[in-house]
Amino acid sequence: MKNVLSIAGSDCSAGAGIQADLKTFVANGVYGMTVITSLTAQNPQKVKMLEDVSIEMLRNQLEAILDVMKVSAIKIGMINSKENGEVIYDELLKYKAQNIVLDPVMISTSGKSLIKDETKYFLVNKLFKIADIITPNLDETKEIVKIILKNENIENIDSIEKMKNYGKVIADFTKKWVLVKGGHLSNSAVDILLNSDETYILEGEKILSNNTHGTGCSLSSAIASNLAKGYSMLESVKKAKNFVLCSIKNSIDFGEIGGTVNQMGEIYKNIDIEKLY
Ligand code: PXL
Repeated sequence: MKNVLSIAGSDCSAGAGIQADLKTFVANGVYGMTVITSLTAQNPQKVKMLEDVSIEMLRNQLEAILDVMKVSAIKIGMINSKENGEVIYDELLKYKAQNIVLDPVMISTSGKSLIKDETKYFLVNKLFKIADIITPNLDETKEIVKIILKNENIENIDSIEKMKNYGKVIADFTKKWVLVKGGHLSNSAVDILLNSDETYILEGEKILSNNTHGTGCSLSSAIASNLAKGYSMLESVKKAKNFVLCSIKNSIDFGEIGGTVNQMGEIYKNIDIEKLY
């Protein structure tokens, strides 16, 4: 079994963040480990509080794992403070980490900022350079392009053409893979996977669901799991998209407050847990 690490924030209601990552690792048959960057006190409606772990704690978590474990892929999620971003950058360079999937998390599903402005610049100018793939949604793509082009007046992304153009700006700057996630485009669930030379338009089934909390975290963790197993980038992304689709189709509804994806849903359908143990 391959070892995969998530470096991300904790969502105590377990819909997103590191809890979603760990469930994704379990559902994809890899051994998952977790380094926590920040604690959030939240439920599907609201982030009540956010607290970053200290740089010492972050460094020690990373070294505890990377000193002794072989890690085949790493997913990076929420990083609020620039100082924590710097520790991650130093440590991943030091250990020559491979197969890095970076989800540039900026705003929680419920609308709270999960990243300081100065950290956005650090992500784009430093951390992106050590990642193999970056997976921004449409709003994050726009923010990143603003920083790269040093231009505040970037138009919203409202078409597949713009997704491609903005994605190309990021790919040309980072020289890495970029997956622009189109889930928030009104009438399609098309994602664009591209690097400086290749572009793939990945069509997706659009599911109308209120229970999509955790889709971004699950997608990036599933890509990391697939890279760890040796799939190519294109295969890793396609399989991860299919996994997220299954997780939305089997989602958990908490009623009025919305709901969350269920990473284990497809597995539960095929296995009778009661007969197992
Ligand atoms: O989905 C992005 C995300 C990542 N990490 C944490 C979150 C969220 C969204 O709410 O809470 C901790």
